[in-house]
Amino acid sequence: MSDIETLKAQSLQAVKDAATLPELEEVRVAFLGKKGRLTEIMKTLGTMSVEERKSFGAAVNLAKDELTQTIDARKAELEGFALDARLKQEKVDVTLPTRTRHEGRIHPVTQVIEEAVAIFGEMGFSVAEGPDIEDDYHNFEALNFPADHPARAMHDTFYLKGGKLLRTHTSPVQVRAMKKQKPPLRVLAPGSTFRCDSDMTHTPMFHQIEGLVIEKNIHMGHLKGCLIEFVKTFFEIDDLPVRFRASFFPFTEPSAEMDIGCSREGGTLKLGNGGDWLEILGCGMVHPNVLKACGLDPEEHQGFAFGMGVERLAMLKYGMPDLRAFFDNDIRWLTHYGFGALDIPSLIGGLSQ
Ligand code: 2NM
Repeated sequence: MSDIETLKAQSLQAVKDAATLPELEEVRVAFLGKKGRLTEIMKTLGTMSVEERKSFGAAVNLAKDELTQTIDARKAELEGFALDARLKQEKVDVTLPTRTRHEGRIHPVTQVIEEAVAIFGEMGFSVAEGPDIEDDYHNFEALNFPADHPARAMHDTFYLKGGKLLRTHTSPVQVRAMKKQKPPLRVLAPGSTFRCDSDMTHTPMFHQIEGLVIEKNIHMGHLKGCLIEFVKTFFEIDDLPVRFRASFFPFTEPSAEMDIGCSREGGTLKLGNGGDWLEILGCGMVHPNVLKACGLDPEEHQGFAFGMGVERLAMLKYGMPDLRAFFDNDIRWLTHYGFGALDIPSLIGGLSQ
């Protein structure tokens, strides 16, 4: 009986003395393992009387339980010490300056989209997205493209097996927004678009930013105010001249194209008051057929919409001469024309302060 008390005292002292987790594990194995001292002592039961066996067995089990609990408590304590030590060693000095040398650059397409989001965001627009793979209904039908109208051919559509297609503009995003949300609506739809067209000035994948406003009593004056504000803020030219020319799109009536002022002296293009004009975007009042297709009553709600090419905006603002270079992934081009991770567009202090 006193054997077991001695053994228990020894085991508890060994746990106290264990200074690390591996040492503690050694103690556990030495006393409770298959060949541990408390396990072995059970094997002497056979030599005892029934009475002795009962009380001895109970005492050993009690000792085992107490030891197990003590080991668990010590383990938690040692784990706590280990974590404290690690945290002390791995501490970060948050007052150190950030690194200014970033290897990666933000692509001009991304930067221009973020700039437009900042400008239109300030005017109350929210960004919406949709699938690259669309169906005929959302890309054409709901947008008032008649079944075999040349406008469809004009879009140089990539058709997939099974009749689906790659969206030729981001207007299907607007169709989904009109169907899903209740007016008033201010939706900005930036994203990739696809047309089977490839030459000096066209890539088969390009990017568009479309805007849509649906409200009661919205008219062409709102459209003009909104877009004039956009181009002046985007190009950062306060006295940028603008003009609207009548045009045609199946999904708007009336439709217009917007030009901004520029000069082309000596073969170099310069934006601003230079007596010449440059086409910048298409726009118009949403066609009643489109409103109807999207579940809106044209007698109750009107809307304006616009669309522009992101690469074109980037080339004009940042002076890139060659569209094709946008998608070559040439590290020299990306380093030269790309933006830093911290050049986050915001209207606070000017767009590109
Ligand atoms: C443009 C020009 C004019 C346009 C129309 C719509 C919708 F879905 F509301 F009908 N979204 N975008 C639109 C209008 C796009 O791109 C040159």
